[in-house]
Amino acid sequence: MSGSKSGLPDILDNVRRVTSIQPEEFIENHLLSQQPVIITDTQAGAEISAVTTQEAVVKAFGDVVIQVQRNYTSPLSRNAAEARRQGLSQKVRNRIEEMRLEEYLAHVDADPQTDLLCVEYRTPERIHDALRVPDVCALPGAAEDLVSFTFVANRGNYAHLHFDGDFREVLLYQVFGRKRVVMVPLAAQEKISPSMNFSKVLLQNMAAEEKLDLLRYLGAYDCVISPGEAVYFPASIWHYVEYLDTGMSVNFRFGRDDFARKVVDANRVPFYPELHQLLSLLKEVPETPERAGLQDKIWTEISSTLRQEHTDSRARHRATQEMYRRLVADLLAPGELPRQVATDCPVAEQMAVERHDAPSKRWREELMLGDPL
Ligand SMILES: O=C(O)CCC(=O)C(=O)O
Ligand SMILES: [Fe+2]
Repeated sequence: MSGSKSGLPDILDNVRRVTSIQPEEFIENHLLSQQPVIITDTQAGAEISAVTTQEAVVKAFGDVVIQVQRNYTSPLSRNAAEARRQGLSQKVRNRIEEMRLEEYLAHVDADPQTDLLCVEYRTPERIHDALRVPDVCALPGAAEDLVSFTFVANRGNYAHLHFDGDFREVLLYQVFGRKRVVMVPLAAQEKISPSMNFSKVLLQNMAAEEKLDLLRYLGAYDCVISPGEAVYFPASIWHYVEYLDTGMSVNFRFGRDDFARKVVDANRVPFYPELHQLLSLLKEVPETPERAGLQDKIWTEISSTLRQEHTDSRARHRATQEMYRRLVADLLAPGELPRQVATDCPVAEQMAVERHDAPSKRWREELMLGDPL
C-alpha cells in the first residue's frame, strides 16, 4: 500500500528532529557518529524564515537568475534503457540554460512533468543574503570557507542515489515544498552497487513497498522535510531525494579540515567510493597520535600514486581505485577486499575515464575543489 492519510508516502521516519542544537552537541552526537538530524529552527529571525511558499518565493526572489538543465539521471528512467547502457555520466555533457526563478516556476505550472530542474547551482547572492548561516555549520577545524548551492524542481522530480564528491558536511535547508530525503550509510555501499558516486539502484522507479523493504535492508535513514526545516547529511553519505511538491532548497556545505581537503582535492577525479569510505572511517578514529600516524601513511601512499605517470586514463583509474581499496582494507577495515568494480562494472570505469579526459574542468570550480596533484 502506498500513501498515508496525510497524502505523504509511507516512510521509515527514523531521523531525530530537534528545534535547535548547540554546536558541541551536534558535533558529538551527529557529526562524529555520522547520524543525520533534522533541525527545525535554523533560520529564526532571518528574512528567509518568512518565505515558505511558492508565492512568497516568487515575490521575494522571482527575478533571481538560476541555471536549469535536464535531470542528468534521466537516462536511468524506465523509458531510456538504451541511453542507460551507454553510461551514467550525463552531467558532463548536459546543456545548461539560464532562467529567472519565476520563469522556471511558471514553466513547471505549464508543464508539471518537465524534466528541467536547477541542481547544485551556486546560491545567488540575493538568496544568500536572506539566509542566516547556522552556527553548526562553522566547524572549529575548518580550513576553508562554506559553500552554498540551490536546488529547485517540480513535484515528482528526484535526485538519483549518489554521494557528493567533495567530502563536505552538508545541511540542506528547505525553503518551500516538501521533500523526502533518504540516506544510506557508507557501510552499506556494497549493497547498492556503486558506479563511482552514483548507485546503479533505481529507487526512483520502485514501487512504494519495494522501496521501503530495500531501505530497511540497507539500514537507511528516511524522512520528509517541510519548509523551514533543515536536514544534516554526514559527509559523503549516499543520498536520494524525492520532490513531494514543487520546491526549493539551499544547502550549506561546511568547510573541510586540512587533511580532508588536501586528500580530496589531490584527486583529478575525486568520486571513488573507497576514497570516501576511507575518509569516513578515519573520522571515527579519535584525535590521537595514532590517527596522525594513519593520516601520514595515507597521504604518503596517495600522493605517490596520484603523481605517477600512466599510459592513459584507464590505467590511471585502475591504479587509483586499487590504491583506495588497499588503503581501506589495510588500514581501517581489515578483512576482505571489496569487489573489483573495474571488472564487474564497465560503466564505473567509463564514468571515471570520461571525467579524467573531459577537457572542461568547470565542475571542479563549481565544487570549489583546489588543484589536483
Ligand atoms: O535536494 C536535492 O535535489 C538534492 C540534494 C543534494 O543532492 C545535495 O544537497 O547534495
Ligand atoms: Fe548531493
